[in-house]
Amino acid sequence: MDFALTQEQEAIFDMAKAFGESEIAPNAQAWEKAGEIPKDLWPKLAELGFGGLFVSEDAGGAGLSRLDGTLIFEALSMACPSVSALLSIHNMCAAMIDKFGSDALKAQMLPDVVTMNTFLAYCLTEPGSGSDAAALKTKAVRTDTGYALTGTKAFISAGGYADAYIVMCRTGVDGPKGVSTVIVKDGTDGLTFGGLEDKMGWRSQPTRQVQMDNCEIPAGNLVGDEGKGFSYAMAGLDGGRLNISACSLGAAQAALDKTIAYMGERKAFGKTIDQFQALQFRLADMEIELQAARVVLRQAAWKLDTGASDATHYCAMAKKFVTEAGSKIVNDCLQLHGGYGYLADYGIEKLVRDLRVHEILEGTNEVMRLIVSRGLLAK
Ligand code: FAD
Ligand code: 2MC
Repeated sequence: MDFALTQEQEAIFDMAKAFGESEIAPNAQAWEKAGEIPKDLWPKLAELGFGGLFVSEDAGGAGLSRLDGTLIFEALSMACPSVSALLSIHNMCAAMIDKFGSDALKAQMLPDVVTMNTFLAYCLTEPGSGSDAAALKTKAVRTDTGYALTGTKAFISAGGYADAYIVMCRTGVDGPKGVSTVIVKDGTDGLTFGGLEDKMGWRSQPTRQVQMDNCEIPAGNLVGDEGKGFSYAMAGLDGGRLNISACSLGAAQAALDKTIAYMGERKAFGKTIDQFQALQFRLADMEIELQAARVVLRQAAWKLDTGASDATHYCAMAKKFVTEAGSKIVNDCLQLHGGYGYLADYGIEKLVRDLRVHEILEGTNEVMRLIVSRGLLAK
């Protein structure tokens, strides 16, 4: 057993961190105010191979492992978790096309996906079904040339911003076995979007409803086989949950680094506040929790990379543990900054707001417990 990163993995982390420091961190607050990430950021990330991290090299992707991916999202989140998380959703979708799509669909979609000329969004949730995802109602009816989709997807990250939408829809019976996965391109007749959701965090990226009214798509836009879409969606989320966890981890590390520096400068009662043992112990607690979270995350990534039969169970454990640790750490960092932590200029309050939703999306942390407990009880 080897816990060390390889030299190549360290180089990947450093490259992502350097990109985040120069291209993302200086703009993160402005993008949050504007409510949008400029689209010209994505081709720059794609030049580093980050547009198709898990897409096979044959298809023009980087062909990286899940563990490598966690390093990249951790590093980018040190600059801004909202930007990093949106990139992670694009990569979750790209990996699904690469893994489950037909050769023709891959040839059609992936060249522009890996260069990020095509930005992808993931549409599972509906107004009436979130955690109970298999209850989705968006209907895809067979036509002579493909399918006609009608239904509404809720809370879609990059809704109205993406170039193509991976949509889980019903082509058959109720429940998971009647679900298929299809691609709906922006500009398709009948595709419209709801208003911008006014959110607590992740404010630099747009979240909207995606509405389909008899939206016709060609048969070739079906991903994989009819009726297997729910499994594809869940498999996508196994990796997605690792990436979201990595986003919490990187932001928490950045907050801790900033807090240690701040405590060495800020004085109270005649000494810098890092001299108070009560606060030193809080730093120690944060460091212990952060390092434990990192190990849990990397082990889960390794399970997915090696195709372990309990990989889903480990991805769910990691998502619950790491996102909760991340939220707690950034909140404690805010506290250690005193009143200044509450001010936007210090960059900590944004992290508290951004990380909160990681406990909700890509499966709530209650759903993560459901997956873990089901696994235990099935033994
Ligand atoms: P519900 O399912 O209604 O849950 C309400 C509460 O009940 C929660 O606390 C939940 O944990 C709990 N609960 C439900 N069932 C159980 C159970 N069996 N046992 C115990 N507790 C339970 N979705 C997408 O498809 N694509 C996206 O890009 C996307 N982006 C998002 C971005 C943001 C900012 C947000 C907030 C959400 C996004 N989502 C997206 C949706 C997200 O995945 C859902 O909000 C989430 O899965 C929960 O669904 P829900 O909101 O309907 O809550
Ligand atoms: N990989 C592959 N297949 C899987 C799987 C996985 N990880 N998990 C389940 N499946 C299969 C499973 O094997 C079964 O197929 P079969 O009957 O052929 O064996 C089928 O899927 C149904 O599985 P379940 O019986 O477990 O389905 P259930 O309806 O009980 O739901 C649950 C399971 C609650 C885990 C799932 O609905 C879930 O994950 N809910 C949360 C939804 C969610 O995460 N939404 C996130 C939206 S995206 C987002 O938020 C973003 C920000 C992008």
